Amino acid sequence: MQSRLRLFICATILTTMTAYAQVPITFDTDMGNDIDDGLCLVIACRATTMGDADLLMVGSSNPSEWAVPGMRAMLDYYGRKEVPLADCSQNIAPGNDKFTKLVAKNAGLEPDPKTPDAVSLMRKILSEQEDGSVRIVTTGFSTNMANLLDSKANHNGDGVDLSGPELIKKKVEFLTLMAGDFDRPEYTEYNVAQNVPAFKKVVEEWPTPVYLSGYEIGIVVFSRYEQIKEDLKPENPVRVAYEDYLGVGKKPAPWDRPSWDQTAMLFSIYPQKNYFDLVGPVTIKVGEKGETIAHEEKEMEYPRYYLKFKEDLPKEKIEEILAGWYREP
Ligand SMILES: [Ca+2]
Repeated sequence: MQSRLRLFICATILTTMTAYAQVPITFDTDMGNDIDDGLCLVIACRATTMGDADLLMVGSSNPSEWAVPGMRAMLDYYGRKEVPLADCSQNIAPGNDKFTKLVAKNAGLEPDPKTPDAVSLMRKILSEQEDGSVRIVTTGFSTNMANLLDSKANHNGDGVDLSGPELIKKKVEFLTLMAGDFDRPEYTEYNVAQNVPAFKKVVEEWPTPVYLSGYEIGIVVFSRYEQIKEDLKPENPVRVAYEDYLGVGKKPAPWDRPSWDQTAMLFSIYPQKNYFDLVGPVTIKVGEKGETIAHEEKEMEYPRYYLKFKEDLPKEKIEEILAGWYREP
């Protein structure tokens, strides 16, 4: 075979494989409350640039009007101007805007009153995808997911003739939540605490498999400022946000931060890499205060699992893997 032809065939096979492997992802975050959401967005953007993921949209569960413009600045920096953003229609939970307002202002961005709400945009985007293909990663509060479950067919005249549960069942492969604490079930984890009824509804009613990355995972996996400083350019809005959030130069070091949200994203894009063990299927009983009590089951129609470190991939290894994702090309 002529080498040029062989090269063409190889390139075609590679392109086809890449296209096949590109995982459609929607990301829902409380950006502006903690910096781990920012580093999580970096992973989603970079996996999209590499052709492993296709970031379809980002929704905010943070009621701050600066969440969306802050995320716009980050997405634009990473070359993802095409990714649409949506905000939360419910003013529930804390609406911090420390670093989101800063990076939005730095990029000359302001809140846009025409921003769609997350449920409307999710319904539109899900309806356009192949059946059973979309992975949803949620690293904030469960507000938008609960409202999606509650949405009726033709929600606000959107022309999508499926209810929220029907649409999810048809289009979603699985949902991943950074939420709960499976080492200390009596503890109310932050994302759960901000909207307990929404979390309870999602865990009980979501009609696909659900994976949870609990507090106990991210708390021991650190993102290190020394590494961020080395790998992200000073003008990178995620680095600017990181330095602002951790008070770099204003508060004493160390300026490291746990990586709750990144573990959820890493698992969701690359479940086949087996970075974590899974416990389950489990039912999760959500207490009145937001306790998350898991019971192992033999069989479930829509199983729930929570992540656990593998013996041969301890927290230090996961930290190294995440650090590799932050490095700017
Ligand atoms: Ca978060």
